Amino acid sequence: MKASLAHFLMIFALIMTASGNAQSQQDVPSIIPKPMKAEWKKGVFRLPSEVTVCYNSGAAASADWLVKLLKSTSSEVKKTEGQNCGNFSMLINDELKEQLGEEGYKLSVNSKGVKMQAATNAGLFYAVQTLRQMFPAAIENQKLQEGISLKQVEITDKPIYAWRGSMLDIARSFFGIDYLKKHVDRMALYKMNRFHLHLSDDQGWRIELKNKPKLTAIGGKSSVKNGRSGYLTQEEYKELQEYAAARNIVIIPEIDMPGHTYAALLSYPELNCDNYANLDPQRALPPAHYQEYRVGWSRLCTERADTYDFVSEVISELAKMTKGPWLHIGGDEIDDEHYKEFVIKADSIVRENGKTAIGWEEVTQAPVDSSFISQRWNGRTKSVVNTRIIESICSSFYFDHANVPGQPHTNNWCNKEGVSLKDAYNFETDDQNVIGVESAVWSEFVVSDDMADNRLWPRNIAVSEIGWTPSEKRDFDDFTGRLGRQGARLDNL
Ligand code: TNX
Repeated sequence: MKASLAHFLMIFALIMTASGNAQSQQDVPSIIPKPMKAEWKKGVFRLPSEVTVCYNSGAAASADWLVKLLKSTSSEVKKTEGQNCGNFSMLINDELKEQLGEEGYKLSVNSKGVKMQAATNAGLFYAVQTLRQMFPAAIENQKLQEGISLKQVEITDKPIYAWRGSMLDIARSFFGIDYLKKHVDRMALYKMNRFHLHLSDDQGWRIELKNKPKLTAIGGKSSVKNGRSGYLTQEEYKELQEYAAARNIVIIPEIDMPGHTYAALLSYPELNCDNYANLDPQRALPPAHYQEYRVGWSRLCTERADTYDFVSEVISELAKMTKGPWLHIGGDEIDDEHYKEFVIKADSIVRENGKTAIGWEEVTQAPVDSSFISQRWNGRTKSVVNTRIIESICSSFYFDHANVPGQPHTNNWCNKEGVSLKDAYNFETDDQNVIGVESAVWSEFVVSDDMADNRLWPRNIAVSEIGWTPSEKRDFDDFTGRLGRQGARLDNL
């Protein structure tokens, strides 16, 4: 008798735990990246037919985002400046800086309404993104029916890393402003905040510079085989930056130097060394475009002083049109006896123009300034300096590699099986120099918007969670459960 009671209790406990787990997965909204702390409650907040967004001074921009979201519900939406003036309140509070940092927020839903607090508008913007994921997926592309309830919750959330990036190569094959804006929208939903544009390479030059018009007139007309040519005008670049900034995303422009420079050398042939000694092997010669895939054969004529005039003019115009504090100077995959000297000079030109330089990891062979940020991609560089690091190690973050083994039109030099969602998600580091993570999509084979969507999503969502959620809170099975439930949202987008 006793034994069977114990047996019964044990089975009961097992059932309870199993259903408890099932509840934690199914009955609470799927939020990605996973918040630092979320306490879900039993009750709900039923959305009334009229809602008021009540915000304090300083939170006006964030209030507009909330109004925009709520306008996709059937409720009538009003907006009032003040404290305690409505059922959706948004407060900027400087005193929360210590607890929540630059990007953290508190979101609380109880039976009376929703309250969002942060020290910054970035934090409030992220509170809105979390709230957005608590609404049915239909909110992404249609007006919701009435009868919506939000689950009650207390969330306190902030990211572990300040750098949660996505790099897109628009040089090998071009992506225009419409796609880039769409990409910004998707990044914002998942709280990513750095958009790195690889703007120049052997196959094309993609940014208009008024003091160097041939870069786009000539270099903008070529692309990789089967790829798209084109370039961003300065107006488009500025428009993209504004669009991104409103969503807490900084654009980082990259001009890759001194290697990967054939499109520039084609546009201004006088930049080449005598007899094109800087092209080795000579895979192309002006006026021919280069449309192939090989790297490491072109370089600026680093032995000539006027090369640095060109570098200065390019950097100075780019710095003037760039809102963010960073300029990426490339620096990858080139063998050049003047390489270190070039990197040091380019770094100081960037700093003279009021920006901080970023470069691919090879730059750390040179004794760069302590402000320099290096971007790790293969981890093989023998560094002479300790810099801050953006982690883009190819085995986890190179999304030009296959999602699944054998996927066509993918690179495979880093891992011949590709880079799976799990390879991305399971990345961990305890390197104290790492300031964040960034995925990279190179476009030798990514020649359409659909292909870019396929390479970026959903793997970039794994990057978003690695950049935001502490590793002890991450679990691949839990992540894929939440990710599956984002499917309808992504489809609607
Ligand atoms: C390496 S990693 C490159 C790119 C290529 C990519 C292809 C790095 C800094 N440079 O030039 O597009 O491999 O996977």
